[in-house]
Amino acid sequence: MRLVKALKRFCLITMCFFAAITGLKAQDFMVNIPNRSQISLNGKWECIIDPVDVGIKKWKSLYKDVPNNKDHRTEYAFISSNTLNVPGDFNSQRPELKFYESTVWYKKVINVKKKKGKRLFLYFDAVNYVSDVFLNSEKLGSHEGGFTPFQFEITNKVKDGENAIIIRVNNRRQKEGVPALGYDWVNYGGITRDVRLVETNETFIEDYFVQLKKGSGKRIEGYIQLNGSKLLQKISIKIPEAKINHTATTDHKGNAKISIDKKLELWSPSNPKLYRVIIQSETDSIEEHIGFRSISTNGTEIILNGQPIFLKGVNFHEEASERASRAYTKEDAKKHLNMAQELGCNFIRTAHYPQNEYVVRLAEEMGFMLWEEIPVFQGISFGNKKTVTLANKQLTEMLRRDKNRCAVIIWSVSNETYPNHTRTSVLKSLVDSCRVIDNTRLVSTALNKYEKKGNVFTIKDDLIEALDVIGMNQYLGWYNGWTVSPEDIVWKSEYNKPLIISEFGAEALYGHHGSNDDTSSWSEEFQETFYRKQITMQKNIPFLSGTCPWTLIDFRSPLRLHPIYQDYWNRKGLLSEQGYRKKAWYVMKAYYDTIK
Ligand code: GCB
Repeated sequence: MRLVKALKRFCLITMCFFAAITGLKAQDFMVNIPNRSQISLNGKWECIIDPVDVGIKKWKSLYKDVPNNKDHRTEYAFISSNTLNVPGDFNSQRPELKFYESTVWYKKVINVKKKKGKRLFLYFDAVNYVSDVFLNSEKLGSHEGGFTPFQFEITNKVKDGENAIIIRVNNRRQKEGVPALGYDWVNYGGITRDVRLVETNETFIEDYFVQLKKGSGKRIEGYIQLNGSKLLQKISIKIPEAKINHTATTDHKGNAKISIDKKLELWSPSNPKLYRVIIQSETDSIEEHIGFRSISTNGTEIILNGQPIFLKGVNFHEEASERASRAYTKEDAKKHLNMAQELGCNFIRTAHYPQNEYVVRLAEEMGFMLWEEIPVFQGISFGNKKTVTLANKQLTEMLRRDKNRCAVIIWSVSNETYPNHTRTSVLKSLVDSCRVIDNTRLVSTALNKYEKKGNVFTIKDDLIEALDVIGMNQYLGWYNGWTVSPEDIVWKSEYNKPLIISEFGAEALYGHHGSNDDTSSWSEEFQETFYRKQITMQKNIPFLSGTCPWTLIDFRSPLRLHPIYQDYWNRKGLLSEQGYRKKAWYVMKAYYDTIK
């Protein structure tokens, strides 16, 4: 008995220590979603639009229903006729909220029947940007960051019968936030992804990592982590199709390392093979589809399963452009991915933040390799401790969610940051954190600075030493025109590493036509010519291993104010917001078709 108590204390101390060093609260440990018993909390939520945060002082009474008398004098209350859809950004649901960046309160009443020996978690796939979560009159906690999941355990807080879940969501930009103040997309606020109530047994499988060891085509390495009071258990990993039935025992921290040697059919864009994997402990069981592949570099080449591969990429935002809102359904994901497939892509950069799990899982099934990035975007306060902790936290949350997705081949720690000592040391520390959690993938970042001398453009940045792959955004031919003819440009790199052009693009309004020369900007012909010139230039880069047009489809942005051609749309899409192909689409498609 004393031993059990001592063990429990030890575990608690270890958990607190872990929490202290990573900046995560204990409740941030995640229940893995696949095949868990869960109730969707999607649907209509009552709401209060609160531009000046009156509710901050009132939340303690918010869970109560207002008197059933329309003459009551409670000014601040939820009423059932005022609702917003969840998931969904609030900006696109009401015209008056189009560019709203402040607070909205949400409420949903759930009916709970408590079960002995079961634990309950309130799980949010993402809420943008800060959320304060309450259960009845109690605050459960807060979360900052708009694109990663978080949860609260409510096992001992929930009561039998009706319970009110209340959330204050605020999407105001913050100088010390991640992202910070300025970015070229709509700051869609609200409960933007699915919400669920997840049930687990008292001790459950909290985490697992089941991927091929770095550099190996046949050794699975990883771990299984339990959470609860029965941490010493027998566990197993079964992959029936590959005749794997591996058993192990967890240690007193609930952790079991795994190592399995087996020749497997490898995942690749041309054969996106996924295996049914069953992870079992004495008290829990999880089923997943997992793929196995190896990814590495050799000099300036990217190597997938032992063979060099060129990344035929494209960028897109998590936006359903045709209805001008955040994208959040499986159908939305399918739409984007079908478009990318039609373009001939095998690679997607999910700009500029982790997109919803539908995108990632479907991309994996369809055979796309992925670059996933945290929103460390221009203008980040690298000198600020809170910002750095937040960036680290978002990175941890992204890796925790997607580290078993073999489609993800590159983690990116930032986009277009200005090189200086503080920035470089912070980004290097993010790269290190990445490798500690997952050393099987490549790490990159999207840079946008290079040295120009005449026609020679040299890539040079102290950060690159720490990276596996160089990402370079360049807008030659658009923002400052072609200062040197594309065919004369010589790109040089001081590093023997692969380069991906992570962004390039020019704007065109679908249906607007002009001549083929550079004076008729905004026309489809201008963009078409621009793409031809970019491809000519890119073909001359001997260390180029991939490219990613910016972007697949026009997207909304409050920064894009050209009254005729933009009207709050970034028009660099190869497709219009309704999905119509611009002329440049065919140029890119033809180029990709030539690369086998
Ligand atoms: C960039 C940014 C991207 C913008 C794009 C543009 O470099 O990374 O977020 O949307 O340029 O259109 O200028």
